[in-house]
Amino acid sequence: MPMLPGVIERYREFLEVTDATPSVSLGEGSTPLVRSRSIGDAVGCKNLYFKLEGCNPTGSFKDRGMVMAIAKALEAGRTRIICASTGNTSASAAAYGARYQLETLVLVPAGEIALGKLAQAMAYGARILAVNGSFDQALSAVRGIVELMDIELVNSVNPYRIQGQKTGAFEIVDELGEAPDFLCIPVGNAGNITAYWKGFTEYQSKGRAESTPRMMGFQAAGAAPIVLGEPVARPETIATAIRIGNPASWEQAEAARDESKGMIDMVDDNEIVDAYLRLAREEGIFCEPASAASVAGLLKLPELGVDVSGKTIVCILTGNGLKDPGTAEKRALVELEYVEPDIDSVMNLLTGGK
Ligand code: AN7
Repeated sequence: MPMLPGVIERYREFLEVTDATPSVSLGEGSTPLVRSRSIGDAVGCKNLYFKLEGCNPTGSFKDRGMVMAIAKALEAGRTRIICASTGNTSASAAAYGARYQLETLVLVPAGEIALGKLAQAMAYGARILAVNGSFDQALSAVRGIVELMDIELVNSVNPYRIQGQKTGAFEIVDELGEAPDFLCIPVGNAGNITAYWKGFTEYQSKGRAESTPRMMGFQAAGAAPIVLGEPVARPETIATAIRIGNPASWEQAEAARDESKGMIDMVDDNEIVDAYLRLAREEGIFCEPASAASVAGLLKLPELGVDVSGKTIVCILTGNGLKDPGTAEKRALVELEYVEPDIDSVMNLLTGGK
């Protein structure tokens, strides 16, 4: 076992685990909550923190939920798992599948998942079906397949995924000593916003927090079914993780929004890339584009008429920037400067030949 407890051990009393549930962990959870250096001041809130979910074992928040789904699958005697994914769920399933020797089958939209995520699924040895279609179509196929085969579905429609992911909310309250005023979070299939809301409300009802945050969810403008109020047949955004047109937890996300007096809005690709580069260059935090949607949304709150002054805000940075090296390479607009490997040449370059 890792030195720090994983989320099941850390939050056992809040999860549906029994003595019959196998002990499962890759050291997920307990991720850093890092105070903002500059973006918080720029938006004018009191405190801004980033929760670095990219520090999880496979580089995204999915591990919090996957560990629970896997523990319960093992408890039920399953030997196979399956998911559809825009990339991170497949990487996480493949890792836990490898560790616990479950046959792992992942369906991904062909050509539309970030390189790092595909590399992970390959390295962990999952069987990868690249479907000629969207994530939504892949998920719908998977939901049909689990009716026909003895195989565990580990997408977030599996309630144990949501249970595991709610531990992110517990960690925030445990670390801040109270709930933040706002939680900004990207929304794709809408499992995570559902899970965080569940975590905050459970902590409040158990007396661990006095209040709950307003849930501020952000979709990508080209993939914003909840904002538009109807499914998007051909979702399009640079943030491939949230290129989802018909979220499985749509209603739960709306409930989280309404019960918390929050909002679900959208940010376009330029706003996402701006936030992505500001996080890297002003905060030293490299997250993936989908994660930056939370910060792009935060930056937009004043223009959406939300007063952030005096507020404590947490942005969930759901995945690691290394997942998607292609976007950094294309959008950071840094030219390599080629040079001969000697002092004179390097000095010449640095001093402009003077
Ligand atoms: C980095 O991996 O749906 O709203 O199949 O990878 O809970 O779906 C990923 C989603 C945000 C959206 N940030 O979370 C998948 C998948 C990152 C993500 C989301 C995803 P949900």
